[in-house]
Amino acid sequence: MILSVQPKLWLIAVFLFFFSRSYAKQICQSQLLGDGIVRFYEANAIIKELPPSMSLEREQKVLGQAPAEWTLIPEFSVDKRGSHSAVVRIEPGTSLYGTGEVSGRLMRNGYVIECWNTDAYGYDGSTKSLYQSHPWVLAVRKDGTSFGVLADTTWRCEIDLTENIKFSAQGPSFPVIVIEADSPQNVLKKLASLIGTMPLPPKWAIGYHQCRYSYYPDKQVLKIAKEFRDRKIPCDVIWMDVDYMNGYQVFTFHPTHFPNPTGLNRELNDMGFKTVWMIDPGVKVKKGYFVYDQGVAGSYFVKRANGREYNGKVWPGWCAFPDFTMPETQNWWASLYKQFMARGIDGVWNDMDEPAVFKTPTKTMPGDNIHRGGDGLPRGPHAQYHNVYGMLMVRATRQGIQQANPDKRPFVLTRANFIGGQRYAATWTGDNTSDCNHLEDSVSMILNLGLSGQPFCGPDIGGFRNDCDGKLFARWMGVGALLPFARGHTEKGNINKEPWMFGDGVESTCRMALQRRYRLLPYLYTLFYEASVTGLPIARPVFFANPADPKLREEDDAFLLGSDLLVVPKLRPDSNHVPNLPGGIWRSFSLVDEDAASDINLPDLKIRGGAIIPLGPVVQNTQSSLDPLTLLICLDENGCAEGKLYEDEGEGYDYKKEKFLLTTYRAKTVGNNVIVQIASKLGNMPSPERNIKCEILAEKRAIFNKEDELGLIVENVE
Ligand code: NBV
Repeated sequence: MILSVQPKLWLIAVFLFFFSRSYAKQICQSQLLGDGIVRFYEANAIIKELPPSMSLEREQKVLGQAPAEWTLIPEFSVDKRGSHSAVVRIEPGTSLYGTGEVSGRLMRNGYVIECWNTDAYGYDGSTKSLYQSHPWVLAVRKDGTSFGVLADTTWRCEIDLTENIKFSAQGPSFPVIVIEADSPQNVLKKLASLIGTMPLPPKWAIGYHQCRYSYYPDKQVLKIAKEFRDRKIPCDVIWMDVDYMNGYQVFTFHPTHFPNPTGLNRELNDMGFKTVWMIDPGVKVKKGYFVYDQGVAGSYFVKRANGREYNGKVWPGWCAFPDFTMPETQNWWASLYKQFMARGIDGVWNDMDEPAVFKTPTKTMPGDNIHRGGDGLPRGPHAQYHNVYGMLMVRATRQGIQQANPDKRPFVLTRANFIGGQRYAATWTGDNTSDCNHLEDSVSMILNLGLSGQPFCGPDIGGFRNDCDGKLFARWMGVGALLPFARGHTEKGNINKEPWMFGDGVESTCRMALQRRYRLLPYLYTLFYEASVTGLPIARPVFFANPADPKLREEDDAFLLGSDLLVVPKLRPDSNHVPNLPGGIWRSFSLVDEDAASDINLPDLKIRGGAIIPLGPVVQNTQSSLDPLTLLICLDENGCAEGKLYEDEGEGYDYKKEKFLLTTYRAKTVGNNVIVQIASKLGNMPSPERNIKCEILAEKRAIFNKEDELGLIVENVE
């Protein structure tokens, strides 16, 4: 009896399996958007009635339907409560990454994440929602081929990676974009073709930034700046947190603490510093306060469901919140920056833009508040626009800075954002805690943000919450100085966390850590340029060196900067985990006579065999010239190497009119000589007059100046 039933059940199961798969294929609608890029919709979705995509840079041209051989097809469903889901099945051995700003490990298999921008003060590895939403998963198959899945919805969305890739979202049915490629790098490039890239930032933004909540009064700010210069610790930017405002009212200055912001900025500029000042979204409800009055007069604020202005409590007390879905509000908010920037401000920090609201269990405004939209964006409830509130705010901020200073590249830092938001702002990982776990998370969080389209990111170096000791601080500076966005910051009430506050030993480690960053600037700036063109991350997981190597998949105790520099930080010197590193030639080197092998704080640096990394001298800020230029050359097994250097004015837009230089250097061994040449040169910025040094890492390290004849022929390197 049993024997006769079982085969039938099997048959039915097999039939159902294939039927459901082919049914799934038939039931969804598909649009081919590019080579290896397909957008899927539920069968009965009325495509033209869906809201426009907020993640894509522009609406895409539809080239047809999914190709017949396409296998990655989402299975759509709706549950009893009306929540829509889409599942993309994965094969065993597939590793998952991305999912945006998430704490915990680099590899995301087994995690459940909720995309819902949240003021996540005190977060840890188990917190499901942080400040940003990236409903995006990057998958790497066993053989190193890769695909990515984007749930193109702004609504609250769960990403369940416990078995497969499952997105479940509130709101209407949502499109799912699937990207296929031969490598994770190529998936990310295709993602960038949809969501855009980070615009090239001003060069100063790549230097070290010093912040605290808050430096005041102005004299204290100047004192901090002077300490950096006196102690010869490189630094480019000083930050003004919320206390510079008058009663926390945005676009105002405290009358006694910051009576003359223009003068302060001028003095800081004279010392070679740029400044970044905070602006929050909450506008104090106060008749006679110009920002509130203008907002009321223009009807720019978010409304409650009953049509009246919504007010919620933040730093200034009761506040109204700009409705950034409205084009009128965008333009108004942008216009406020004209006078603000005219005080010599260089960059803007948008905080609390989830938006965070105090004294409510949801930590934000009610989901049924009304956003009025416009210019293609439909009117909708806050629940629909919550996750893009921060992104829309930084879009307006960027527009405002750009209009105020049309010849400069804007710099905006934001706490909340959405996938695609790298088009407007850099980011940091919010209110982390001063402990070993958060130090470790700094690396994995930055890697996953990079794998989600945001290359310009970093943690609060030293940790925001709580005090720390010098040991932790030094280690954090060691690694933080090598992440794309490098800023020290700490919370009000904590001990001071400037590099010199923990004694001479820590100060000298911090100096070396930052000197290393500044020596690497030519390489870093080249990576920023590359990221702005291709969308590739700046900090990359080690598996990028060989996506088919299973040992590298989970490794997040080491990372790559670009493809040529391997960073092995001392995240937990007490642990005996030896990171899995990519195979092939990788040679250690020092930049400032440090001995990283025995130093417990400074990461080991290794250059890839076959690479040339351009280095600068130790400088105090990014405004210094690149003289001498050092080419650090690591020969491969054939005695060859190659590398690139991107240079431009570091500011402004002339680089878009060819005023840049992208030089490819090549080295090859001929007999006992290494010949270094320029393989190609793009752009027409005049070549700077400067000295060139070549350091060759083969079995032994050799340093040659251009003039040297000792086995090195440097031909036309400028
Ligand atoms: O503006 C004050 C802080 C800021 O320093 C921090 O970086 C943000 O994440 N801000 C949050 C508001 C209050 C934090 C307790």
